[in-house]
Amino acid sequence: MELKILPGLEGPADLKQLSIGQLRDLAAEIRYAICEQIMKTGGHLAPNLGVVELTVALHYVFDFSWDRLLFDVGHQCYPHKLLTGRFHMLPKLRQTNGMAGFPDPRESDYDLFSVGHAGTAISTAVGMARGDTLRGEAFDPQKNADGRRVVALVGDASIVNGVAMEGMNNAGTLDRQFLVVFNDNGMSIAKPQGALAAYFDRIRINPAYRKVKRAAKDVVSHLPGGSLIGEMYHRLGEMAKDAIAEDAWFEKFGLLTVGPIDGHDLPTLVDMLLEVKEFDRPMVLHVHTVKGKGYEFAEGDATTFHSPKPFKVQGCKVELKSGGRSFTAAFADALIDVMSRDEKVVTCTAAMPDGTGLSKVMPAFPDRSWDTGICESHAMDMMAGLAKTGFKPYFAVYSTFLQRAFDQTFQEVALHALPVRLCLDRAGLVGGDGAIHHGFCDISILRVFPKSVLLAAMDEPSLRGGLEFMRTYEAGLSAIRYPRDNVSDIFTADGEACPPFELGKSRALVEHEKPDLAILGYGVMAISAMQALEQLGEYKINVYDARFARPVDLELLRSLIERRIPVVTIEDHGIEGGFGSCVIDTANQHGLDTRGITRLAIPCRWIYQGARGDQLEESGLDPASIARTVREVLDASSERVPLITVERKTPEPIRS
Ligand SMILES: Cc1ncc(C[n+]2csc(CCOP(=O)(O)OP(=O)(O)O)c2C)c(N)n1
Repeated sequence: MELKILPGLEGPADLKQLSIGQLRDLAAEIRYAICEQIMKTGGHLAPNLGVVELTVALHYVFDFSWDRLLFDVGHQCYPHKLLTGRFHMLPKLRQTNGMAGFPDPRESDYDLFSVGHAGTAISTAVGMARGDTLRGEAFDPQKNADGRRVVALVGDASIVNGVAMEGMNNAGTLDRQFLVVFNDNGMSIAKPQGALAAYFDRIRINPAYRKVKRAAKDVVSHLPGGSLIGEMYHRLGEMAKDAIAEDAWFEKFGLLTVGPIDGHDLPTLVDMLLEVKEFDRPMVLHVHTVKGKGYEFAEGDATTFHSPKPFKVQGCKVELKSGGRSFTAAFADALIDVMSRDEKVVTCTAAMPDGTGLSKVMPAFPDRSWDTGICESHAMDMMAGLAKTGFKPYFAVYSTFLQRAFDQTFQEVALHALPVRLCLDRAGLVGGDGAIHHGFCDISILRVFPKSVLLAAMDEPSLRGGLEFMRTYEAGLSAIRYPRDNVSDIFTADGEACPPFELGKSRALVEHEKPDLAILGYGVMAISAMQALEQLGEYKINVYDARFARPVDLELLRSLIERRIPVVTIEDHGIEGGFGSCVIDTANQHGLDTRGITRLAIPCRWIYQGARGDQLEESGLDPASIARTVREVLDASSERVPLITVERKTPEPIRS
């Protein structure tokens, strides 16, 4: 397809010069450009294809250089980026120094928040609406017709997230224009879960709804400039009331609801948005879209094409780039094994059955596994409840989304020493999703809880060993982390057995009696340390798979420090409060000299999108950088004064 409009489009102002026919052509070009790009680099496909017309219409009607547009999750922002002067960045989608896959204010003033977690758009929009009102800049049809309007775009799976509901509850109290565009495509990544999802399904197939949809179209085409909302309510009579009564859920929040309208019908969208734009109270425009619209593979399988890896189309078949055995796949098989051996084990995911591997586990144990929808806080509490009734819950969650359930982890789980098991996928640097999705702080946030036990898996056997250890650990919370990566086979290729996990004990991978230095690798970083060793042949270096960040292997640590052996800790986690900090704190608590400990970790600054390998390099965590640091430590320690063991004395009582 030849792109005729998109490449020359400098911004939304140009869009406003186009006819409706040209807008349709533009929508087709956007779809084509997105498909072509995602085939090469991967990225969010189906969510973006579903909102092409909706985004075109929003930019056509509003002026988001002044008005506010907030995306929920933000994975559906590609058309918005293309319409706001970033077509030239598309070839570097999700790459280092390229275009982020989520809204990013560093790229454009049109992106208000850097987001990637669900549920936030309505609340941040309420805040901006209140701020604009306080500044006297808010739109008001009588007093400030040129004022700023606020629009939040939210999907049907995200709107049931607790934060979104809290936002709506508050939005309903606003005394000003406030528009929630409800993008209802009947899908999350997988099928959306919960009673509200069933309700949305019901109204989508309600005949009254369909009649209203047709009638709304009719009203729009016959009454340009008329009050469409008024018509929806007054002219359509009983039929409208029926449908609106069924669709009245939002109204309970104080949000007037219009629609549902067809989210791919540009004239209807434009007319309806022109109408709701002038409305001066909080409201919802219910828009029905098709996820993956316009690309048959994505329409047919919106889950696989939610965010595919690069792929090729061969005739009528799609070939997704295959990528070896992932930790996620290894986890699914390991959990199936644990669940088949212990009928007390139960599991859940918060809307990520495919991402966490539970889609393989759930059919095998339908009574002991749940998808709760996008609600990590609820899922954590549900796990607490299950633990309280004597079950052994394993919550499979991305490290980054665990952050959404911090307080529940504290109060409902840790405070009661409930043995909830957290299986933290995507722990560490995640690649193309960038800063909004790195699992950089799970150790920091979990280590504060008494009795919490923190583990990491370095390969598939150790993931199995860790899950089995957790099955029997009943004294409190436990968490195992593993990355968005493939499992290494360097310790499995020759059939080497993985010794069972023992609380607070590391595993020696390479051990010399009198080493020059010791590396404590946490999780997959133990494998990277092994790879670094290949460049350090002239030294005797011990490498340990640390296994536990909490409790740290004190016996090993003491032995290394007392023998004055420099220690380098390596982790794919933020340096503040991570594994290395646990090691230093443990040493300090036991009066051991910490000066010989060097920490290698993700630095305390944001690492943006790019390949995971590049991000590890940027953080100094690739094998070459590890080898370099080890050399530097060895050079420095040969010049350093001998390490001393500090005797910790009880302080003298203060005498007055
Ligand atoms: C807190 C949180 N949990 C999980 C996710 C992972 N996730 C990304 S998109 C998505 C589905 C969103 O569905 P919906 O809002 O309906 O938008 P759609 O993709 O259907 O357009 C999920 C679960 C997330 N982004 N944030």
